[in-house]
Amino acid sequence: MRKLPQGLKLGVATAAYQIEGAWNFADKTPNIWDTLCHNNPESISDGTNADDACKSFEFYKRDIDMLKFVGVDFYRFSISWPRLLPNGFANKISEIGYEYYNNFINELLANNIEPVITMYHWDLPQNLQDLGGWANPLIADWFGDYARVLYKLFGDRVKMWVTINEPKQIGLMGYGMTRMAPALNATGIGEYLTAKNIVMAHARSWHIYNEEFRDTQKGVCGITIATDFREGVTDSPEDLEAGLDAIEFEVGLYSHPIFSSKGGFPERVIKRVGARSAEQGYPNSRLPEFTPEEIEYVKGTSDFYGFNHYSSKFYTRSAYKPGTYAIPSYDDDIGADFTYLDYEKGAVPHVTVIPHGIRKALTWVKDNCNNPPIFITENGFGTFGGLKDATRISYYRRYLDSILDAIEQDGCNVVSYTAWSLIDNFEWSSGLSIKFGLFEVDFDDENRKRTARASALWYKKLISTRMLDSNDDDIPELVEHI
Ligand code: GBH
Repeated sequence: MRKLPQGLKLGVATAAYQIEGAWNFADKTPNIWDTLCHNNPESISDGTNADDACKSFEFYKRDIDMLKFVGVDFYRFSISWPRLLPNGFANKISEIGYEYYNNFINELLANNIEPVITMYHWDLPQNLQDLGGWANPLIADWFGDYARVLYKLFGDRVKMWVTINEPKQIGLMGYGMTRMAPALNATGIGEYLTAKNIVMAHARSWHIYNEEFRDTQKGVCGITIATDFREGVTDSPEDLEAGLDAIEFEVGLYSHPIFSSKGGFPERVIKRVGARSAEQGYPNSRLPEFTPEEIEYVKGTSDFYGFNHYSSKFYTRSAYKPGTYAIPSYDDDIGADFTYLDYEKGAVPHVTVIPHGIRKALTWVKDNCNNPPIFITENGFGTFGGLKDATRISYYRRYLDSILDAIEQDGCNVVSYTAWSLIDNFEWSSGLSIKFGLFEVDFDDENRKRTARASALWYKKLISTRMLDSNDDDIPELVEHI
């Protein structure tokens, strides 16, 4: 048994598109995922979409019942940009969108659950995508205007703002590849253009909070970065280098401009992309530059480090053959191959169980990002279903154990922990096939029946006792009703 640090806040997370449904209710306009799922259903492994998802827009009070049952300190959820601003621009606020989120926030507070709002978790209004979306630098202004609306409408009650969730997934998967919306496949270009624009948009929204709202609203505002860990396969100098490069491409590309003392993109990424671009005959690096003014504008613009973590990968350069990946591309720019070594695979190939990786990732953030307060905004495990989810409980136990090592032995300043996810939901390009929920959702039932998994009961106990029990055989008995 290990005691959780006093004051460590525990919560769960979801995101609007993944749970709400009601994709075209009233004046809501399509986002980039509505478009991708409708026009290219073959992009989603089971051909599903999130038109209805968990129907949380309709059944949100039941989600609140589940949050109460588990006893969370906070709930991290996101706002659908086109539900609140149907034009994408801040000239028109949807009455229905406003009421939905307003009621939701009030209901959370009435039940003593702190709202933690993600402003952007992949709901880009399609009409802004038609203007280039995250590839258009003007998005910094559009996003800033949207953020200002949120602070104005809800900032009297919401004290924790996550601006943008996972820049890498937005930019690499969506613009540099076809894996995620908007599936542009501008490989070797789109991921870097968007990296800069996302960082600028984040900084803009932080400055607006800082200058116009902080004094009266007294909350915090920061970005969430996917911080899966990367290191060399072996201790050979070559592999070590490959690992150091890989973590800078994975995380530093987004964290360095915001959290480092120097600002701008990380040296290793500038060097590698610059050299590859020159070899490839580009007149300039495919990685855009920040001007000295932009570097100053962005530096220090996050009150905390929002940390999402699922797994780790191990890199090696010796076996890398150019041509393994598209040229140019992000992976080719890293110029190394990865393996998961012999760790236990989860149901979902991307969640290999490597508990000590989260400790290494936390200490990397401490050492490379000026020891910020760290809000763990996501951590979780996917399965193909089942209520007795012993593998998920084991994942949570072992990762939390490693987080406690990072806090107690490495001095990482971890403020909160968030389990992904409250309920099964639309898992992006995996559709409904992969389940991350503490609660099962029956997607064949028109009322979307929710049932507590063993992991929900386990997490409930963790929250009430604040003790981490390390016995993997101890699986809670299921209950019929919450
Ligand atoms: C998050 O993204 C999303 O924010 C959330 O919406 C989503 O539902 C949730 O995760 C579950 O997938 O082998 O080390 O490379 C996840 C982004 C990126 C996390 C790839 C796992 C692979 C781990 N994922 N990553 S690693």
